[in-house]
Amino acid sequence: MYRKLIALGGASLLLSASALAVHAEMVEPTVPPDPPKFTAQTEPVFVGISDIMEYRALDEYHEPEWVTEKFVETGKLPPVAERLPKEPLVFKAGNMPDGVGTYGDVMRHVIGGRPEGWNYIAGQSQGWGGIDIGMMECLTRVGPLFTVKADEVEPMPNLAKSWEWSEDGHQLTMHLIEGAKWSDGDPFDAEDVMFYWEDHVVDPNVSPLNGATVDTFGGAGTKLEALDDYTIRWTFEEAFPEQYLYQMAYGTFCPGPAHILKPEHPKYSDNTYDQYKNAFPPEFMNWPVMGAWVPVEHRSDDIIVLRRNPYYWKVDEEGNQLPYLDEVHYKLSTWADRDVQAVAGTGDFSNLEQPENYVEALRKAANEDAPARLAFGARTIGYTVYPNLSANGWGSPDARGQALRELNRNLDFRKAVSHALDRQRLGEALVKGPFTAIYPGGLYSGTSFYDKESTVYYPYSVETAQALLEKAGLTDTDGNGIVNFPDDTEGVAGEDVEVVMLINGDYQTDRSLAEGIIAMMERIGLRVVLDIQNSNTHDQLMQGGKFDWALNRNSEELATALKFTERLAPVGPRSTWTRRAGSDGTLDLLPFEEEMVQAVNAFTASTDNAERLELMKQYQKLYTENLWGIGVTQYPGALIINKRFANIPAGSPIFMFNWAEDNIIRERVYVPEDKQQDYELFAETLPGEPGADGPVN
Ligand code: BQZ
Repeated sequence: MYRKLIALGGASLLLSASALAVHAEMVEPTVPPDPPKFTAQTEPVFVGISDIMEYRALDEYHEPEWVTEKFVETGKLPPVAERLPKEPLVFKAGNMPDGVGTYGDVMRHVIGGRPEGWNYIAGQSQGWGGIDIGMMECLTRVGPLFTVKADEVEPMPNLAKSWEWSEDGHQLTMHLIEGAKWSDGDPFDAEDVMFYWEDHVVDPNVSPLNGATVDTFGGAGTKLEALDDYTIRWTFEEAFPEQYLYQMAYGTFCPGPAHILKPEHPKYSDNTYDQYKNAFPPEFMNWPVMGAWVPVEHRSDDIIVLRRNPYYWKVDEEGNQLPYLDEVHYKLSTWADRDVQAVAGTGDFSNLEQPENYVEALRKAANEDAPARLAFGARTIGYTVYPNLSANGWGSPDARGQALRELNRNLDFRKAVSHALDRQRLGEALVKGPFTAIYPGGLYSGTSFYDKESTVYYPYSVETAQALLEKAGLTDTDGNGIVNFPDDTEGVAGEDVEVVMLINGDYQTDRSLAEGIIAMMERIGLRVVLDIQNSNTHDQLMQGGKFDWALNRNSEELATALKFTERLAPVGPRSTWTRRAGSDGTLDLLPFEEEMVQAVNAFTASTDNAERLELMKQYQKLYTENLWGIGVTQYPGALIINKRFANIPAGSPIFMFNWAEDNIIRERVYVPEDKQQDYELFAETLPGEPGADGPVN
């Protein structure tokens, strides 16, 4: 979907004013104003990781009765004990808000994305909204870390159940869970891990979904090898880079089923990389997973239905094989509809993340008999305008694009854009009240590594912005209200300065903010044109450098600094999504970017908390003073969950180390028997053979 929107108005009048601006009072940068007070509604219960889970063999194991009767006793399935690993992952009852659960019922998700196919590790999306999070399991896990005591925060074991560093800290040996199986019964082992690493992360022709590259794990110098079926060993250039354990969690180290994918990979077949990526379309049912649920039905533009994984390798302390929920639905709709259906009770879950829907959702949820409860978390949702700073060919820009990137590299130009943003008004245009906060960019206020004194904010001032545009050599030479490229600009001399801003059209919030930004930029004489794309195309264009500016809802690194740390600065040619190497494979970094890279690399290599705090102060100052990204707004989201669900952890943010679909540990969420509803579409069935139609009973 590609549409251009051009907004033109009375800027010409304003321009003569700009002549005056140079002489007007230039507004100086300050520290950001304190965000409006907004208390998260529920606080997490802080615990240690060992209070949440362990790996242990139990004396006995259980499963839903209908599985025993219809599948085990009929010989279609081996007994549960044989389907589980030697030492399953055991969730401790003490950490379950409502204790050991009961089997049955469905969680009905609504999502705005659409499945491209099942080949996640080759870059296909399943539609977001928790579908991939529920199907993919990764070496480590970080979503539930919001509930872990600050001094014990470190990635949780998952498919990698334990690890140890070599004396010099350059090698990390990890022990995979032994005897776990894919949902079709095929063994999970080091072959799956090495296939992901060698033929996806290291292979430059493949870009897994969520964009893992070797830069995610320290660059080309990082090595990974299998010592045996259940032992892998990393070798890093840095000593003790514990940071990378966070990148071994969701979305960047989640192996796919090698026994299904390898035969289709170009290295082992005649397929092209495109044929490999598209080898398993959404119609391919019973796709093998390590996650709790397996896709068994897909009705295009309607719904994806998943059934419990009979080989799932996690249990509760009484030996009940998880998950408790037998079925999960993903209705294919819009993100806005997800909120509507959750508060109405026709859907069961939503990350309320679009402020336009807050007032209505709050009003509905306030009713005594409202079907869902709604709880706000901390301000971890934020939007930033990323100017494309690459002038050496990334995204192969045309003459206008190249001229724009040269401008983007001019600090006065970036300052002008920042001063022209009335962030207060942009936030209030989304929702009135104490939700949105002025966000200059960089790490979010309210996060553990944030330091206000190290944060530089360029306050709203049209005059200052116009004066800075002039200082950057831009004036309106043809009097049409839009400034023009200087006469010596190759290919576009004298033309209006037109900026193409890439946005994700699947979210009303992105559109609303973009409209506001267009008007505010026009006010100072910049014409902004929107490139509106759906989620998947948006992400691909951004990672391909096909933008002048990208308005982006930020990912986890700015909320935690710990997750996706490599995205904080271009530490490698492909480590970030908004700043990648040019056509010659090099990064044409500006001096302040070099310093940002040094700060982030030192942060990754340091295990000293005081030193890491200091390094993030340096990072924040460099980022916000030089406007590596131009922050727009920051606000809290709210988790909406149907009241019939139990074991929902208190204080779960919709977004921090991961999205709530991971944070709440869905595999141990259950519905008490007396509250269970009859929403199952394929009751008492299990996934069939990979590629076969539908579930079996
Ligand atoms: C949450 C999330 C779970 C991706 C996606 C989507 C993609 C981005 C981002 C969010 C959706 C929901 O976000 O908005 O609430 O359910 O899926 O994965 O925006 O386009 O690429 O990073 O997570």
